[in-house]
Amino acid sequence: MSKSLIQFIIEEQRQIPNASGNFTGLLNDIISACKQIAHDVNKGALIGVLGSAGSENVQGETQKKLDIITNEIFIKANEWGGHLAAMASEEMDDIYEIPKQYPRGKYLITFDPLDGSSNIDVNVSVGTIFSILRCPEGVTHPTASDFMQPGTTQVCAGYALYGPNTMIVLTTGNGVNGFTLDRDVGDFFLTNPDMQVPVDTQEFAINMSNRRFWEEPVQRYVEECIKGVDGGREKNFNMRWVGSMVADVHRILMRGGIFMYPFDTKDAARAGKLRLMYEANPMSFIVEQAGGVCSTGRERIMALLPVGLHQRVPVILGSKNEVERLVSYHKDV
Ligand code: P6P
Repeated sequence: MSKSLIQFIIEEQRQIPNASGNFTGLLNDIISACKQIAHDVNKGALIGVLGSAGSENVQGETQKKLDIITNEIFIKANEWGGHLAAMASEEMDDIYEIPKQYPRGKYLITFDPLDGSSNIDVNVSVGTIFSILRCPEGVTHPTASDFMQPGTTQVCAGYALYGPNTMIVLTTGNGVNGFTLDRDVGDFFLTNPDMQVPVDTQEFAINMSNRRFWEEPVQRYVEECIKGVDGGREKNFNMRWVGSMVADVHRILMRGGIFMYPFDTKDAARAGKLRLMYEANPMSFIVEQAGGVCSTGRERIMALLPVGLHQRVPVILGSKNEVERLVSYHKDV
């Protein structure tokens, strides 16, 4: 049997002089949360967790019962360990400070407890996304402003994918590794070491129904993909769009592709749909560590200085040569 996720993390920890074991402890708590979420997602209707909660989140999106349940699971699994100073979630307006009865640690975490949850009622893959930052030195009562760190400062980023099998894909800045849950044993095991995004692809991912709202460079790029060899490209393309970022990004890590949720004029108040702090930044850290490229179309996503916990950004990420082609089209205008 291959290396367990915990064994992998502890062996990584041994490479870091004077490591306190705090980070390993935090990851262990996150893994525990993902196992509990996997259980509830997998049981679904059998335990009555599907359907709408009849409430809205800070994004104005209708919450599914599992949005709330998984948020609670993540909070409860991570608040007591003494590794975190605060948390921020897609499902909570403001940050969640660690309750007084628990010790505080030196990390901050942002997370989307159930990304793609609109798919959960129709049994399509969904996921959990998380990003770990350092709490600024000397800050014992963090506020939202302490989370406003560019993606380049992330200590770790990962996602759990609740699909045909449950996986955790993780980076701490030394490449990307994938682990698959063995339900019989109850642990994740290394199945995808050193994941790499192929630099070329013939597969693009975008929600085509937004076509009339895109900027010209995206219109041009997607039109060329659709036309393939009949429109000046050297190859023909296929299209995929799951509607769960975790599933689309995982496919790109496994076989290449370009994922686009670009700037659109659908809602002038929004720079795009996806959130910087708990979708774009963690996925960018993972994809860049696997040799991919991640851009808003005009700048590197991880270079952005955040201005809000729930800030939205345009996202173009995946196979280097295709993302760079689309970025070059933005320079042409
Ligand atoms: P649309 C899920 O709600 C999500 O945040 C991402 O996981 C996914 O890529 C995107 O939105 C899907 O958006 O507009 O196609 O439903």
